[in-house]
Amino acid sequence: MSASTAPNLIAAVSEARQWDRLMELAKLGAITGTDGSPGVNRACLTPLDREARRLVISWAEGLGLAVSVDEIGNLFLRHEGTDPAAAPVLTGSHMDTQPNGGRFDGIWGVIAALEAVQAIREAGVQTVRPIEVVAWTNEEGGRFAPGCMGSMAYAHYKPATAWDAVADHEGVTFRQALDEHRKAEADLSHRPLGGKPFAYLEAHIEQGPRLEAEGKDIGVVTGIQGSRWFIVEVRGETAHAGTSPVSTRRDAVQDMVRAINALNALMTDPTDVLRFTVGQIEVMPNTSNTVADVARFTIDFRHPDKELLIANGDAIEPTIRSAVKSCDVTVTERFHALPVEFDPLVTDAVQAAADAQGLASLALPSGAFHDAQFMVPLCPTGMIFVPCRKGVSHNPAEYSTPGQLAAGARVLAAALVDLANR
Ligand code: HGY
Ligand code: MN
Ligand code: MN
Repeated sequence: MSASTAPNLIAAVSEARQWDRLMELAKLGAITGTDGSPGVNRACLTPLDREARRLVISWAEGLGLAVSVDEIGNLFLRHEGTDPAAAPVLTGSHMDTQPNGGRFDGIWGVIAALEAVQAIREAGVQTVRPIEVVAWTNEEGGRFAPGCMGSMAYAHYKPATAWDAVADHEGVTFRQALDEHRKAEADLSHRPLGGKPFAYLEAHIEQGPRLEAEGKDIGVVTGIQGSRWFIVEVRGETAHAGTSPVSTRRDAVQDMVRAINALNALMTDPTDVLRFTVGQIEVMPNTSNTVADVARFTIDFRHPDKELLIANGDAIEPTIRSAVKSCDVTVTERFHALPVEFDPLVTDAVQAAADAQGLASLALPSGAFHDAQFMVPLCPTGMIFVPCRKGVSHNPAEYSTPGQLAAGARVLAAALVDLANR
């Protein structure tokens, strides 16, 4: 039986149950946006993160799913198949949010996966392969840069200890936060890092405007553009703002501005495909009447074309060095994710499920990076998008309707059963 034609499966996906769980989770780290929108600030490896995980674990245990965690804190909720030895189908996303985040980015993919598995069990639909719901550690990279640490470690793209020394704004290192987190979750069964899934399918809000603008219900995601993150430190010398001659200053802020202006020129793209963002700036000593001796800024550079991503990304450091006048500079790359294409085995399953349910779909690439990016070398991988209002995300105004999210969960359920019976 092709799952997409299993009406009882589709009917078993509950719009209300999924929405209620999302609203329950949105209370954990609730914030209010400047426009009054309800958002969420729930950083990874915090007590709030653990409270949200315990809530999801309670729902999963209520379903009879087996709960486990690995050494970097990735959380797995396993639905057994008729062949427990078969490679599982993995599905999920992340539970951490941006500091000024929304109620759906990441967390919907985890709750949609839980909803899909609950519908599969309630509809009595058999799957040969086990299905594992996963919540990846630190996808956002907001507290500890870069993002996707959990999926990178799972895929052995980087060792799980690669980011031990990375510190947050309070000076807490990733290793300290992870050790505290693992102690708090010591009651959960442990599993070795990594695995060999049969396929990986992630549901996520689009975080862009296309599905809404084109009146589509489902995005059949074709791939993810490349992303490169850098941290730049400009070091000069503090001086008195009233007495030190400008001609002899080693002003870190002025050199940072020169560097960013030169990078803007390098990254100019009249076709508006290239994405270049300086999102975080720190200045020391950060007083109005002292010339700054340290300026730190982040670079988030993205492009769908591998050659251009490499060429322009490699030009960042020389461009900065030729732009600064009197300060020393260090440029460190923190994240390097090449563009990926998703596998037709998964994208076709998503397309078939959307078609069978009479949903309007659109094939499109992802501008945002996702944990799926690091699963591509491991197994056939794909994603499902649902529309979000005006494409707004990383903002409390982020919104998808209960109906849009339920349609996504129904396509996910059907595609998961399709894949788990391959
Ligand atoms: O930054 C990103 O693309 C993702 O939303 N964390
Ligand atoms: Mn996300
Ligand atoms: Mn995000």
